[in-house]
Amino acid sequence: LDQIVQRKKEEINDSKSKTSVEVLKNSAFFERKTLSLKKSIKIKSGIIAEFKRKSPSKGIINDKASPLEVASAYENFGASGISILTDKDFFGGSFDDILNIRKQISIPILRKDFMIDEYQFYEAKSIGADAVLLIAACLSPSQVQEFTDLSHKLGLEVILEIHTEEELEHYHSKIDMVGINNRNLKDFKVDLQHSVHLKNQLPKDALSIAESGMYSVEDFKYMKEKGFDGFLMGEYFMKNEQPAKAFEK
Ligand code: IGP
Repeated sequence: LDQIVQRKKEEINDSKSKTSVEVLKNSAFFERKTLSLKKSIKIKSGIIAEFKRKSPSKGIINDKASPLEVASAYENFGASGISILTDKDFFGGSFDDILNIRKQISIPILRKDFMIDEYQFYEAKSIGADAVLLIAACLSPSQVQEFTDLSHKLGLEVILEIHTEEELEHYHSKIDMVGINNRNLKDFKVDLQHSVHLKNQLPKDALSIAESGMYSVEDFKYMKEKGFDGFLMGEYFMKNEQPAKAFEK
């Protein structure tokens, strides 16, 4: 994780030197009215289906699927939202993946990246995202507050991602959704029980999303039974040659 954040800082400095916030503000999607992921989770399946080519823990997952085909299929099968990784070096993602689907898709898009700088929130808005992920493991509680306020100013919703008991301290009442990562980002171990335990310590009215490592319909049902409102799943879909096929089950 430290390595990813280090690389991310360089990447952001590079982007800033090429494109100013003022330029981002003039982009086509900047004035767009965003969609509410929170609402969509409540009224649809709750599943946020992810488009992911590769990851540090799994290597290549699927490098053939087209973002547009996969995203339309996810939408048709009743996904509440689509998560698109925009990190290039570690996850093989890009801004184009979001830009290419935005006009064709009418469910909310989560820009999934390591958000550590204000600049990235303007970027997210300019490419047509509706929500962003704030990973507690790479932010201080005050940064979480500051970035939540900025996101809301831009019309973006936030998911706060936590994995440990200490990270519960990053929670505050303006957070839209809390994602509990079943996978430890430091050693990649998956533990659904651990997430259920953490969820029970959240305020009752917090909208909770179980994230990662759900590899079967049983895993999904189990987390639903335990009271999670949303389910962020990537590999389960992406490792299928036709990712949306996994929805049929
Ligand atoms: C999806 P999976 O195990 O279903 O492919 O996981 C998603 O939860 C995972 O990609 C993820 C992630 C993250 C990736 C969750 N939080 C933070 C990068 C950074």
